[in-house]
Amino acid sequence: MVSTGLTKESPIIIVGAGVFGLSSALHLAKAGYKNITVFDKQPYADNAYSTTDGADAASADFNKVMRMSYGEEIEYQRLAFDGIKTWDAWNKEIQSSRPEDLPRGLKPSDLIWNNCGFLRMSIDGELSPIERATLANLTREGLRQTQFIIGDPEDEKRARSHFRSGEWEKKSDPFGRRRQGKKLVGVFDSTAGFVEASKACTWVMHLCRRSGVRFILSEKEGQVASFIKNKSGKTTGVRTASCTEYQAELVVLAAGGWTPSLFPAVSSLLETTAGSVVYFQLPPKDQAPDLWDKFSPDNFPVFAYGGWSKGHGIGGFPRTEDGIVKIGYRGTKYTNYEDVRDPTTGKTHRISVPKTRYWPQSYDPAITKQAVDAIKEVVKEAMPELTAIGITGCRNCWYIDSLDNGFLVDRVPNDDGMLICSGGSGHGFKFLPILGREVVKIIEDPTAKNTYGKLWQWRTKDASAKNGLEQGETGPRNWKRQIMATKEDWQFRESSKL
Ligand SMILES: Cc1cc2nc3c(=O)[nH]c(=O)nc-3n(C[C@H](O)[C@H](O)[C@H](O)COP(=O)(O)OP(=O)(O)OC[C@H]3O[C@@H](n4cnc5c(N)ncnc54)[C@H](O)[C@@H]3O)c2cc1C
Ligand SMILES: *[C@@H]1O[C@H](CO)[C@@H](O)[C@H](O)[C@H]1NC(C)=O
Ligand SMILES: *[C@@H]1O[C@H](CO)[C@@H](O)[C@H](O)[C@H]1NC(C)=O
Ligand SMILES: CC(=O)N[C@H]1CO[C@H](CO)[C@@H](O)[C@@H]1O
Repeated sequence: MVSTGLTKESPIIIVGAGVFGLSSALHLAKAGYKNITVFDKQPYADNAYSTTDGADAASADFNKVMRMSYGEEIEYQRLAFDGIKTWDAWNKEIQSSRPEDLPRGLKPSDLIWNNCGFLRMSIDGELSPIERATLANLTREGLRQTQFIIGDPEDEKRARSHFRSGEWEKKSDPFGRRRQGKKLVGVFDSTAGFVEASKACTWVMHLCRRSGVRFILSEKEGQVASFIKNKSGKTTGVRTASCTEYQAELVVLAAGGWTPSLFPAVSSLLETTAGSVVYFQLPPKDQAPDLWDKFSPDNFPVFAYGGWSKGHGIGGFPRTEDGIVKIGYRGTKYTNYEDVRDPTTGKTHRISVPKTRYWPQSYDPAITKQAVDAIKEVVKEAMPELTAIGITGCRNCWYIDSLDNGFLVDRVPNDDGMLICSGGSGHGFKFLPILGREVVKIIEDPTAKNTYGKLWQWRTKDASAKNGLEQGETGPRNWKRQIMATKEDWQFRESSKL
């Protein structure tokens, strides 16, 4: 094993208290590291990661998809299966806690991981190659029985004995396609469901604190403005927005969509892009009991309409406990180019950066007309009961995508004082309990690349994997060239004219 010079007493700074920072902090503390400080510009101790109260990180959200199926990417499949044991244990621990022992924002009845199932529908009438690869690799691991191909006589038979009475009919066909004589093709994944994102982050911050991790959370003292380097170019600490300096033997940069703004050198590997999300607020429960019942996670699955990447790239969730149905569009992820001054070198770079409802200034968010139109088309066809409500809110949720959609967890070349821990690429949340386990291994043994160390190592653009990062500002995904949807576009004309 190569010496990293780190001891369990070494001061370690983590920038960012989203999934990547929290999971790293939790596992470093578990591994015995005693001097860990997490910085975030968000006052999460006060707002409990609430998106209606200032939180705008990708990790702050009502819900995220939890799935173990991963096409040919068996490494992620295995990691997700390892993580699920901890999600189950966390649910139990929260449920057996006394309310006063839980952090603000959590109560014993909260189920942060909900195994409601995931319906992946194909709209072109055939199972996609990714779906087939998923089934093959799950079969290889002895897990085929967790998947149910809709319409397959054997699987349908198995489903009827696996699910509660009536549940299979509702969950496998939530849009009533069979009743309407429409074709229904897809796979129901019984291992999957959703996690309650903001609540899960709140819980893990609580676990971190219990293990001795220190948090500095505020716009001034918690916001890292630049990095301190020694003459050999090694990162030796951070400087905050209030100009305080903190020394560290290792700085872990886990700033999600803000990672390239803080460290522009990474922008050849990572790009910040916007995903589009809309909300439908159901009327109060006593006025619309049928809708609350229909969209309840007991009766309604997480769904991908036409798969996540094909077709419309539209997916949605059962309602939240407050009656919000969230639907997302990832057919196109948008870039937002700005001049960014590297806070450490002073050089200016043209890179894509987040623009949220709260950042850099607060504004009334708008998403593209392309996204709204695609979502409305699916809602009209599949969930007409929502058309009378209309879209009630929207959000741009900022991804940080890598060249190949894999994560990036590695030391910066020629600077072993800085480790980048980012590149969630739209699928990192589910690994909250387990990601840090691998981060610790990568930190402790930087050269002996194990499975995940190799998968997530610093990489360069080559001819194959580019993931749209080569398009740059002149590309078709540039946000500034899109038509933005107005609040009028949020309505469904047909129904409002009734
Ligand atoms: C629309 C959308 C849908 C997604 N859906 C899913 C899904 O269904 N399933 C799934 O598993 N994953 C999903 N993901 C991916 C998942 O949300 C991310 O992989 C994960 O949340 C990223 O965590 P992070 O810690 O890297 O970044 P973030 O959550 O963005 O956290 C970064 C943190 O850094 C802080 N920060 C930024 N700048 C500074 C600074 N200068 N100083 C201090 N702190 C700073 C921010 O305040 C923030 O708290 C989705 C992502 C998006 C955008
Ligand atoms: C952690 O490290 C910092 C920076 O070296 C140091 O000032 C502080 O005293 C250390 N804290 C503990 C508890 O060891
Ligand atoms: C910078 O820090 C590294 C590691 O602590 C050390 O090896 C190197 O000598 C330092 N360089 C200078 C110029 O202080
Ligand atoms: C059928 C099968 O084995 N599919 C894939 C499983 O995952 C590996 C990667 O680890 C692929 O190479 C296989 O093609």
